[in-house]
Amino acid sequence: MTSRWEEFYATHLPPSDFEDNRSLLKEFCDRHNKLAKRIVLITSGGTTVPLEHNTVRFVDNFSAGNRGAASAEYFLDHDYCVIFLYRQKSLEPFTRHFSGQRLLDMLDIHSTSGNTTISVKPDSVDILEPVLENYKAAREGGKILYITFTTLSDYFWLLRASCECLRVFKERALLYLAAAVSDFYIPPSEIPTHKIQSSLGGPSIQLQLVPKLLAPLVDSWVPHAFIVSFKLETDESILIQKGREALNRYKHKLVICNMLQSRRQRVVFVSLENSIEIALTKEQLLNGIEIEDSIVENVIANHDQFLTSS
Ligand code: 9Z3
Repeated sequence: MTSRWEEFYATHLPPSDFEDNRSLLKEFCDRHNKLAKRIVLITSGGTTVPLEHNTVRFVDNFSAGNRGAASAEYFLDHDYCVIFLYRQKSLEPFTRHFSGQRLLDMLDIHSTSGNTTISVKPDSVDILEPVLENYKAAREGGKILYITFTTLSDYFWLLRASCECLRVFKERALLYLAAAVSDFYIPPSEIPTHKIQSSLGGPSIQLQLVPKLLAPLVDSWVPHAFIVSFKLETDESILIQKGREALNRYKHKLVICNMLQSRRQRVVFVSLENSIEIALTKEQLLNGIEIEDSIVENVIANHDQFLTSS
């Protein structure tokens, strides 16, 4: 009998640039595996579920992509190489520090006798310089690979392809699943080809449950890897219980639970052994300390232990 996740792949085509991405993933993984490096796959941003094949409208999952993008920078600091699988146009490592008008506000333009030069304003150099240095080291050293998805189906295809390439790393691979993945979708056979016409009245839309990929991921795609998932809730009273349920069901290593409202200052690590809270004080937040710094440090400590014990 085919499982629900197999049926999902059988009824959804891969994204058009799938083979190119698969080659990039394979080259990246083989190169770093030869160097005996540790690797992290970070998923980041929300998936979309189209309501029309020629998509004008879609259902989206909330995620700005800051958790994934910030974490990527901290993993690079700890000498992991990084596959950054993220929602197109969500926040990216390094450039996230200069979103909106921020970068342009840091620049000056000078024109003298027909020559135009652009420079960084003196008081912005200290802000730009460390980020630029880290960015260049990561890019020029080939330590980060950026792969984008938009729809839930793109995400499914690219996550499985990433896992297939990560397999060679065995226990040295870490999966950090921070993307906000839709729990609901519409089967392709029930999606209209063209834009839904309002003249026909309000449409009634029947969503179905998305198969959970954690099951095949843990059991067969990367059974040796250290797998960390995130659990997002808005009701504090069920947060830890939901995290523990996920851990018991999928038997991976760690669930990091967070509330939508307080995700920047508090998370709870739920493992088989215990639950440990990580929280920032108001003062730390005001001083620009990011919780991802501590999250990544603690995840790596868990990965260290796992590597030692296996
Ligand atoms: C998270 O819980 C992430 O921490 C956030 C990060 C999406 C809250 P931002 O991108 O926020 O920095 O704005 N991600 C996982 C969300 C999710 O869909 N989890 C599934 C669930 O809760 C399980 S895989 O059921």
